[in-house]
Amino acid sequence: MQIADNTKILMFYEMKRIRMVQDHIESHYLQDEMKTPVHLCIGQEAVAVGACSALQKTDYISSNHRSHGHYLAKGGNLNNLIAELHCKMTGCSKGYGGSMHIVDTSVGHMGSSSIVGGGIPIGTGLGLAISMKQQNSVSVIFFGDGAADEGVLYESINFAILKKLPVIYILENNQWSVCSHVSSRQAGKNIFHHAPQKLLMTKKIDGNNVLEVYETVSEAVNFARKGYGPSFIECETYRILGHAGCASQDADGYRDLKEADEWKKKCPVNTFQEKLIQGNFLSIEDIENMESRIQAEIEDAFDFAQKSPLPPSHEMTNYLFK
Ligand SMILES: Cc1ncc(C[n+]2csc(CCOP(=O)(O)OP(=O)(O)O)c2C)c(N)n1
Repeated sequence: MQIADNTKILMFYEMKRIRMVQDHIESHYLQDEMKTPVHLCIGQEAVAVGACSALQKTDYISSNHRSHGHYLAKGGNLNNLIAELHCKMTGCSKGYGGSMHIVDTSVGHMGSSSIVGGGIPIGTGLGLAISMKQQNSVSVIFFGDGAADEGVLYESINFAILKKLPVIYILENNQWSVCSHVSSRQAGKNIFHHAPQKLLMTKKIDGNNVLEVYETVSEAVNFARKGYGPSFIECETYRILGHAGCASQDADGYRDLKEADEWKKKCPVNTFQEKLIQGNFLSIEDIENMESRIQAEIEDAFDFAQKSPLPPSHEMTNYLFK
């Protein structure tokens, strides 16, 4: 697949932006102004950006507790994301959701769920709605290897195959579910073998290679738009930091830190940056300019969040299903 130079540069910019936003959250987290647990996606940027770059605004995504990257890659507003982490009224979930319950239907981000596996039936239901309304959209679901342990995945995939739904199941295999390694939970090395391969399009790919993610998801999107049904893509990647919070709160002792060091060498942002410099797509100066632009945007977003009001208590039940 031929990928235009400006698409590559744009994808790099998005990845860099997500990384810098995560780094900023990480380094400010202990100030306790962000009143929410955070699950950072440092090391997993290529999955979010590669997949969302293959989508239109009218396509849907649903996601999980580790959702900052998915939200930004789908076109979510940075000010609204950071305000949500501060539980302010200007947040994308009006300050009621926090980091794990991000939603912005205006860009097709249909919500993230803190229930592991919770987004899977929601995204499958979105596929059913698309199909019943005869729309041309697709529904992409991001979930982790821990969620792949949940029975709801197999029920959902079965239903999507049966109804030929335009759903793309994107498994971010970052190797760990809190402190359980995938090998202690899964029989065999390939979770993707659990998907019935004769019945749906399945791929296992390098989730740290944004171009590979983009190409594979583009293929799955074409497949779905033609009415051929769902697909299942396992992206191998790694969660560089701990499960939740910031680096100094990481519980150690459950994983060999050499493992994280090895994956840091395969950092999706740095490896892509090197490729773009070597291919003369970008210069060091271009990258520095990008970084200062992003840094200014991040500082504005934190300022916006800090100055925003908290939700008033009389509105506490406004957004509940009654
Ligand atoms: C149904 C359910 N079981 C357990 C939990 C506690 N929990 C929160 S995140 C998590 C790990 C999820 O792992 P994975 O799906 O691989 O995503 P990752 O955190 O690795 O991105 C668990 C077990 C939960 N929130 N919901």
